[in-house]
Amino acid sequence: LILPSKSGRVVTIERHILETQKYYPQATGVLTNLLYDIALAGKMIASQMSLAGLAQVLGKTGDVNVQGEQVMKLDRLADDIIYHMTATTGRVAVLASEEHEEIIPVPEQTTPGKYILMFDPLDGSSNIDYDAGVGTIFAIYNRVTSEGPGTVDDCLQTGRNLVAAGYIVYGVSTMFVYTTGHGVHGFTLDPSIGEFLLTHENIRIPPEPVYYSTNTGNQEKWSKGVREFTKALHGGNGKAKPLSMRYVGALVVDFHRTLLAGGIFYYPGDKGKPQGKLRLTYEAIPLAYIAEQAGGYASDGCQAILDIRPQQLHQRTPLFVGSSSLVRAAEAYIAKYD
Ligand code: AHM
Ligand code: MG
Repeated sequence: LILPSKSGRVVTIERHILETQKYYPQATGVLTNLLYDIALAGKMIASQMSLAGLAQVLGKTGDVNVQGEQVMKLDRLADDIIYHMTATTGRVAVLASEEHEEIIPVPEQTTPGKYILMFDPLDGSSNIDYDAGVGTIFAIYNRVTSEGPGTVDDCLQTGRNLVAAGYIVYGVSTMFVYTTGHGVHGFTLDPSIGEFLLTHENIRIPPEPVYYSTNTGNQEKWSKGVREFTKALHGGNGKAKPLSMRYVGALVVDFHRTLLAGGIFYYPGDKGKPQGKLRLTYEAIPLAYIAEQAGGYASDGCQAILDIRPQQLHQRTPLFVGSSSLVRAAEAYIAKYD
């Protein structure tokens, strides 16, 4: 018998989300259901993913997405699954996905709900064909408009307004990690019973950093501040023990490791791409919220990611996220040299 949670109690994600409602006396259950819809979508994506090599869903669709990248077949599938699991429920007013240039309205026959759902359906998709880690990232806000279909303004909120955020990693096992502002909790999918079970209660980023995670192939293009910071992580200033480097190339997986082990992930801007590569709304903001909820911090190098008000749906941002001490150190190097 597996008793996954520390308390020895078997807690399914459904029960956990329901129990979290106690923090919201005015709760109507709509958020609970929306989170559960996303968890169910995650199970469907995980199941498709496990058959990917057999079902011939590996590879590219031949289309290029709004970011100018090749759309992989599984990206499309994950995007469709999340849409179909959430858009017609009456719980969301509008959706926005990293794979779509514009916001995604709910179908005409569906009454718009009170939440805004933004997601990256399959982050790290260049890993798909190599059976390396990928994941889904999501962010949920209250709508700011009062009626009718949700608008782009509903989607351009600062991370301080988040109601919930989370991700699903499809790795050695499938994990669902989420926060509604009362700590970060992680669940592992038990495929034999088809349930996400609580395995990581109240995750806190360990204070002692272990890994740093960045694409060092770009370092020639980095600013002096970022290069000096990296040198310090290598122990180059002679003061600190060097950290080990790990880089999967899927933000959500690199973030998951950073959250559990302690350390820093960064994708800075560079000479060719001053805003870096990652998207503020679909990637940086939800992960920043999770990091802060776990006692960590996220910055664009100068300010907290959660304080940035997005101007555009697909806006990019430099990102430094993980243990607070390291992210603050990155900010200090950037302030000193850049
Ligand atoms: P994606 O959302 O299209 O998969 O792209 C974003 C990914 C991140 O997951 C990852 O951190 C980054 O791109 C890796 O970029 P690079 O290959 O330049 O290191
Ligand atoms: Mg992504």
